[in-house]
Amino acid sequence: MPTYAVSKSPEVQEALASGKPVVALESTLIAHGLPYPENLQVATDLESDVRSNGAVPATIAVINGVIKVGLTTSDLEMIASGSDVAKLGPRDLPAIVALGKTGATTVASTSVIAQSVGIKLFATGGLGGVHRDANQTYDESTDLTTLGNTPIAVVSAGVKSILDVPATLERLETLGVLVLGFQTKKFPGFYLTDSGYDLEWQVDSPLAVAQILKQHEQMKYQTATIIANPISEELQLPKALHEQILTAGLVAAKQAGITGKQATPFLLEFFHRETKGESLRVNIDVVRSNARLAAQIAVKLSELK
Ligand code: PSU
Ligand code: MN
Repeated sequence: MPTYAVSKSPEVQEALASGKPVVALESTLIAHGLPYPENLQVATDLESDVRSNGAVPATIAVINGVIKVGLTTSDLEMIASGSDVAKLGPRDLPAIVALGKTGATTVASTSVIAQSVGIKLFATGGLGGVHRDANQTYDESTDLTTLGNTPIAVVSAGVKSILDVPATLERLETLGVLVLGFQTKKFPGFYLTDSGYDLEWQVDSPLAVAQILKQHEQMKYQTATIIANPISEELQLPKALHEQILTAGLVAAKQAGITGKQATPFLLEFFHRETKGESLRVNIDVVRSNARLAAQIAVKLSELK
């Protein structure tokens, strides 16, 4: 049970009380990962993707100091268009609530809030992880440590390709986070189908994932499970273009002195601008596909109970 006040929308409240499948959605990718007004459309589309696959969507954010699970249209509008929307990790929640301000939740804080109200599935785009220069900057996303102590299943297209992917996979192993490739043994690369790194587990159906999640729950593990769902090869960003923009983006970030929590939004925006919207299209395909799969898994999991 949550140890802090969370306001659930009536629909989410009813779904959770009656054991219906629910999928959590985060708001940082809307507020800080995608440009306005496309982001508002994506936020709405993600919710309909979850619904059309049989589950109830629960988008999470903090609105004027209230932690909300299930947003109204005007909440979504505020998150998508607001310039004063903070990017909130779990450590920021006491401050934003006590100060009565508005912010978007990352993978880490969305996981914490969703888990506290009993939501089992969460869909995002790409997880945060170890940054490429982490041996000097210590920049490692709190997504990782949070996934190491929060029992929730997260569907993502791997971790963002701007990161140090092999280091992130090592950290996930250390933290005890199970990573399942969905219909693949290759760890996805967010904008790319394949990051070039292998996985140990391939799972081929939503039912098989649900069976693993049920087992995980029975073992009372307090860790997350990642379902790594790659974008199809036809839809990925062309590899050479990806390589070229990534190299340029990392240089640009360094020159602009971008560090810490600005790093990920800066690089995503750099990609969207320099690929003339192509990476935006891929990012949207990725999150929508993850929302659909998360809903399908949530349906199977609720049938198993
Ligand atoms: N997935 C996307 N776009 C995003 C994110 C995920 O497609 O913007 C966000 C998530 O909220 C994730 C955050 O938690 O990026 C990671 O930020 P950082 O690297 O600063 O921890
Ligand atoms: Mn960071």
